[in-house]
Amino acid sequence: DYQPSREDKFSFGLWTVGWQAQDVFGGPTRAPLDSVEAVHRLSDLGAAAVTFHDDDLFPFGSDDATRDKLIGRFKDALSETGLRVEMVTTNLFSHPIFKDGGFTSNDRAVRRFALKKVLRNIDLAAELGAETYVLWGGREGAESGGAKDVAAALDRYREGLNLICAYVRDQGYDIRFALEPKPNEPRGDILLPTIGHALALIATLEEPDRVGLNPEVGHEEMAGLNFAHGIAQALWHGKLFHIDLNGQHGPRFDQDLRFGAGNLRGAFWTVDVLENGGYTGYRHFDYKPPRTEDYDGVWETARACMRNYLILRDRVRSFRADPEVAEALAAARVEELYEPTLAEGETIESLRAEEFDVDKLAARGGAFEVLDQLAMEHLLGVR
Ligand code: GLT
Ligand code: MN
Ligand code: MN
Repeated sequence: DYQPSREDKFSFGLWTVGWQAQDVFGGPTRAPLDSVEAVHRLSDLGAAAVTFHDDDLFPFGSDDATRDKLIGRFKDALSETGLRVEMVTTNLFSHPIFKDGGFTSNDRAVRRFALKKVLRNIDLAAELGAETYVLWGGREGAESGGAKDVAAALDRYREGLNLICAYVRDQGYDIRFALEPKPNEPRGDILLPTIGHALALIATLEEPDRVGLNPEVGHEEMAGLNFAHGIAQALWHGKLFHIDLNGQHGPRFDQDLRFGAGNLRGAFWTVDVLENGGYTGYRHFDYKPPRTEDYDGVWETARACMRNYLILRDRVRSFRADPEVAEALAAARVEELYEPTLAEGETIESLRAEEFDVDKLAARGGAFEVLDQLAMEHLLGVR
């Protein structure tokens, strides 16, 4: 019946259901949502956790008393419902001060302010028991070639990451960082545009083990990339610390549709990788309920994100359990890829001495289409 439970580890950003649906062409279509109501509603729907930016919980520039009061009632809602905070992040993109970025703004004073904002919110994340701290650098980038020295910007990005890693270590916090790639929007070109770019930066950090990724379905698909392949590689590197699940129709503006909308076949393989590739983290939704919806529609989209995940999980399980699929996998030699190309004891010399029937190997079919059709039929629910 696809009813979510806490064990499913579903999680939502407060900014998702709370999005007031302002866009580039028009103002908000929905009233603000109280974080306390969001926590109660998401709990009733079966979610296990929530996530937030500092500015989602208390307005930018709040005085200490206001901040404490708003955090206090949020904490009360958490203890009333049993929901937890698994991830926290910083808003380094809404306020005009961040128009040229946070960690990589050309303006040194802005970079220092950004760091201070992140450090303060890391303390709150630790206090609330979050294990992951996300960094989405939506404003880290440029619209024009000459305005940003990319190498210098990467130096500053790395410097900022090294500083917050050292801070977390010194404080003894049990927190890992997760970088979220995106190719463009709001900046014309964003730094760390894809999973691959972010992985390459992480390898250059002082404490690379403390930093991984928070890939988002739509962001990789905006770049025309295969999300399931992207997260499979992130897992292979031990770097899939967190995930942003949503839906996207190919390369266009960031749609942030509910999970399962948009590229449905991509969503099937995404769930297959998450369920069978060793990911144990939260199934976190980062989407925007469309501007057309009132709050009834918003709660339907939240319900649908979880329901679609559970439906797809069921379809993936039926695919993986099907004996015909097992035969098709064998016919497609999928398991043969687990064997090293040069086995133990074999040498370059023995390889050189081997005779290959090139014509026969070239003529042999892959038998991949039978397998893919089976996947399609499981997804469509006819098997
Ligand atoms: C913003 C963005 C998301 C990021 C969030 C984390 S904020 O809504 O569109 O993709 O994950 O900063
Ligand atoms: Mn996201
Ligand atoms: Mn997005």
